[in-house]
Amino acid sequence: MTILLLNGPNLNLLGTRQTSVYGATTLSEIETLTRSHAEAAGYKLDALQSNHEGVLIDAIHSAKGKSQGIILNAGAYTHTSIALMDAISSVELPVIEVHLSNIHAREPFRHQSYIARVAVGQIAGFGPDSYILAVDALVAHLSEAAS
Ligand code: CA2
Repeated sequence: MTILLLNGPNLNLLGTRQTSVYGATTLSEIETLTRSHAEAAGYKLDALQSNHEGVLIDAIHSAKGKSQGIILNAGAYTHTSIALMDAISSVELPVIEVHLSNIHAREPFRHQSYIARVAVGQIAGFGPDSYILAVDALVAHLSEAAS
């Protein structure tokens, strides 16, 4: 039983720049924390970050048959990418949308999410804890779906 954790553009820079907006925790630390939490719930975690839309789309396609669900921070592609939205629809896997910042309290262009239209739900504004909450949300969703 595996969860795929996908992070999109610029999130590889976490903890190195703009720490007042996105915090001091690195992506590698977030992946480690998220993996520990997933493993405590009985799931393996595969993690991938890419700055390229097509790589993220390929990873979503490849998750079919390998992962039970996806935790996705699509970064700025959240607000622009119909292609990522269509990829999620095509694989019919549950996706929890995650953001470090509260996108609804920021600039108007961040309020729109194409991912939200096809996600089970969205968690935003809790910094690295958003990812921990996303594991809990996905695990609860998967166990409800199995019962
Ligand atoms: O709050 C989030 O998690 C976002 O997905 C982060 C994206 C932003 O475009 C979304 O609106 C909300 C940006 C990620 C950029 O990450 C950086 C990290 C360190 C330094 C520079 C950028």
